[in-house]
Amino acid sequence: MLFDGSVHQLPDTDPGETQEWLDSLDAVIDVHGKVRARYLLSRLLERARESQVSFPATVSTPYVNTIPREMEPWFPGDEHIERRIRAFIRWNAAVMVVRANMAADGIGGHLSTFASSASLYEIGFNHFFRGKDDGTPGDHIYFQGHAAPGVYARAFLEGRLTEDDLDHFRRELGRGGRGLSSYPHPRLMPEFWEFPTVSMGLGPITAIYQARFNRYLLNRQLDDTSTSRVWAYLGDGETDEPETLGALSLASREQLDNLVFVVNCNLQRLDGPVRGNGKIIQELEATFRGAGWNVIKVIWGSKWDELLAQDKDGVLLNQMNNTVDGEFQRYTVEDGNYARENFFGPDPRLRQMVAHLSDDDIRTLPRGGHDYRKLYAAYRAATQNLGTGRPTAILCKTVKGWTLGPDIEGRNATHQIKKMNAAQLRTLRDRLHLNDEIPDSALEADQPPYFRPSDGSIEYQYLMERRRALGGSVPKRVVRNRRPIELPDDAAFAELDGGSGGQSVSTTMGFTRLLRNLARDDKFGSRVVPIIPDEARTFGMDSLFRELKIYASQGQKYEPVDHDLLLSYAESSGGQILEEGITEAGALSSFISAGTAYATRGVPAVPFYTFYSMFGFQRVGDLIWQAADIRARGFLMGATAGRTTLLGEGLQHQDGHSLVLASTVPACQAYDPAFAYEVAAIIKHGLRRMYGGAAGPNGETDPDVFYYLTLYNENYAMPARTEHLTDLDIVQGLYKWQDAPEGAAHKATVLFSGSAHSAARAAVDELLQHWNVGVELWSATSYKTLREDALAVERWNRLHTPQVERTPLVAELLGESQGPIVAVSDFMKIVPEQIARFVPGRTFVPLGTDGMGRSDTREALRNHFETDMPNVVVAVLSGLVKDGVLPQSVVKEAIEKYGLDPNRPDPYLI
Ligand SMILES: Cc1ncc(C[n+]2csc(CCOP(=O)(O)OP(=O)(O)O)c2C)c(N)n1
Ligand SMILES: [Mg+2]
Repeated sequence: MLFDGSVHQLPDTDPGETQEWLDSLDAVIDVHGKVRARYLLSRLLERARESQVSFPATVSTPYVNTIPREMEPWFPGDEHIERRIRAFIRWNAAVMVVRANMAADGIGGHLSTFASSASLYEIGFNHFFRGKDDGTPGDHIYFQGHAAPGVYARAFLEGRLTEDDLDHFRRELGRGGRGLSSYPHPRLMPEFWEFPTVSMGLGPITAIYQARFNRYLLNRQLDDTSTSRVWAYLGDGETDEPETLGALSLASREQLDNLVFVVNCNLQRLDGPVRGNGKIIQELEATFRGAGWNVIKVIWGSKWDELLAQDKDGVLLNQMNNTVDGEFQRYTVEDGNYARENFFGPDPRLRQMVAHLSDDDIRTLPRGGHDYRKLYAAYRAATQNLGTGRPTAILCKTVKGWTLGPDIEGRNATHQIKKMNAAQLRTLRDRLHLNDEIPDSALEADQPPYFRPSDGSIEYQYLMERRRALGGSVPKRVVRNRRPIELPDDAAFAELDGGSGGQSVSTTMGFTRLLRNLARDDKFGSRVVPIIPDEARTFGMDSLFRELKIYASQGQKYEPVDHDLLLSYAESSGGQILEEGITEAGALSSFISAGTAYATRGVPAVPFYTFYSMFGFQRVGDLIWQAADIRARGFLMGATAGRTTLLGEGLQHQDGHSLVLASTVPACQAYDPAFAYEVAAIIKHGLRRMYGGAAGPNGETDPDVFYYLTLYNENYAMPARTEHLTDLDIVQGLYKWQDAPEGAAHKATVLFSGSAHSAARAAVDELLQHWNVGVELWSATSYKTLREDALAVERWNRLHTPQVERTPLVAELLGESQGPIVAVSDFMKIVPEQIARFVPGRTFVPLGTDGMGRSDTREALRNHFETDMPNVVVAVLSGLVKDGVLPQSVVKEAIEKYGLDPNRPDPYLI
């Protein structure tokens, strides 16, 4: 049934009755006004819903708390003690930022985010967040990045951090690198933080996919995740990010009632109001409800209940509904009389309602997000929501900078304020009633003091007891191998070592074969998590649908159109493949959840996320950076790689630069394999590094890495792996693939990567036959790895001034080769150039696909980007000319022979 006129297309079976209802409504509007009419309609809708009369969801409700006072549960805590604990935490959180900026001016930090959200967290800490001390993984909590000082301040109270720790907030390099990170970063504090959040939007989207991945683990019987809840704290400004709201419908579709968003609606972002002219809470309510979420608004504190109870005419409600956020912000910075005049004043009934309140009473009428009873009610409702299938969003109205005093509270500049003078600190101290704990004399010292109640104090006992009852302190990151992984049998990889026996196949096909082998492995198989964003057919991976099945929490309620085909679209609640649809951000979030299951759940899983390589690093690069921060392990498979190999798609699809971007991520192991056996060796070694204790090719011991492999869709005969070739040869980044033919007059060296091997190999024959040049061929699987080794060696030599200098691996390997070096790949020249500096004394000519792509045949594209056989030949000859081995005329001769146009425009510029 639809609104907006379409109701007139439905038959009216009793026009007389209809008219009576309409007349009644008109009468109510005339006599009691619109507010009353709205109220009656809301009640009717409510009754209709109760009576199972289906009706389109109404997406917004009045600007009041969702849970009315009479429905609030008993608050089981000790309000007084909890208020004291909060005051201590608030104080320490502010002082740590202030002290940090005294010690190092400009070091930053945030006062006002946590000041607005202290109660939102403390209700969680004291009553809801489950820890892991009982051996379970507990809840998964995404703390708002800028609220980190408050989380540290609580850890200090619990005795997990010392004063010295707090004094190293944002001083991460001091004390041997054991400072407190500016924001939640598992890379920097691997025993503390679990989930990075500070890049706005990434916390919320990864939280949604974490909640979904928990269900995946449960449905696949890999782990009992039923007792873990995902809590995501985010800012109202943060909801501007497409990532924050972009996956809301997934959460309701997947019935993630294990998920709670707590949105800190302080009505402000960095520069000013989030929606000065509107109401962010109402806007978010509509968005979340429209997406099928359970929304709980916590707008007004308890003191407002009395006023609302008197609001028989609906005038207060009307004022609440009609006041924009910019005006609400104003009320927080002005005195109570301003609100008396402007909020209550214009309507005599409203003015009368607050006549008994002083200006100060009015000014401090609290917002709901600072009222722990209201918050407790909301959190409890959210946790009791389990079983309804609906994720919950708790929208809490707060004041940015709450308690920090009139210079900071609600000011537009509040986000950036990092310093407080003595007077401001005194105001804060008074406001928090900490006069006994922080006497005036303590405030006269050079630095404001921290305060930690003694172990015997009632507050300490209380807060520790609460955490003990809930399973221990949070946040805490532990890697507990609850269900260890067993690495696959070598046989799974061996198939690719034999080559394709002359058959033309692509590395993508080789990988798909390998993925199937891995998934079939008796012990390891169930831990494989194939992730695809609606592109399996493009990659020829649809063959896996039937065998591994697509994960669908509700199974398959229909018979697919292709049910009688071998490759039918098979969905199942026990399915293994995460077919994410067209969302690279969502798929990367799944990659992160699966790739961190070893820590989050103690149940290692190995994601293989296969995507259009163009839509990887450049589309969701920040999430890839996040994967590095969170210490995700797994494989990113950049399919349809190359700027000329993916013929026909053009500028927006042909990727010649993801390897450049991959080089910017330290934890990323980037490879550009040419052959199926190389793919197998890299993945085999990667698994050993991540889960088998093996060192990296340069001796690195960090297992928290992920791999990026390019995959191509060009078919060619896959050569067999030669016997003497070790896995290390392949993963170290470069190995000799073929000796130079005997008997040629001149020598040269060609390095190839990925699909460029064909041009390189053709050039070898051509150079021998027509130019008397014997070329040796090397397969360069990873310039990034070679460069990282070379930089480390260069640094070591610089800092140690050794008698015998170490030699970078690439220099050592190529030291055996002869003549100029030409490096060709289907990526930008800067990719092979990463090693140019480390082969001194050698002419180095990179060939690559710099410039914007376009659609044509592979031959035409390789000719366009000057990476085809003739261009490799010319590059080798020009290198020999440069080395003084051949006369200049040779190059001209070759250009003529191959019909190249030396005056054509540079492909980079067109
Ligand atoms: C992707 C990204 N863009 C910009 C920023 C810079 N930034 C940090 S906090 C902030 C404002 C946050 O406002 P809100 O989400 O409302 O949080 P509040 O502090 O008000 O709770 C901005 C823009 C960021 N951290 N991440
Ligand atoms: Mg905000």
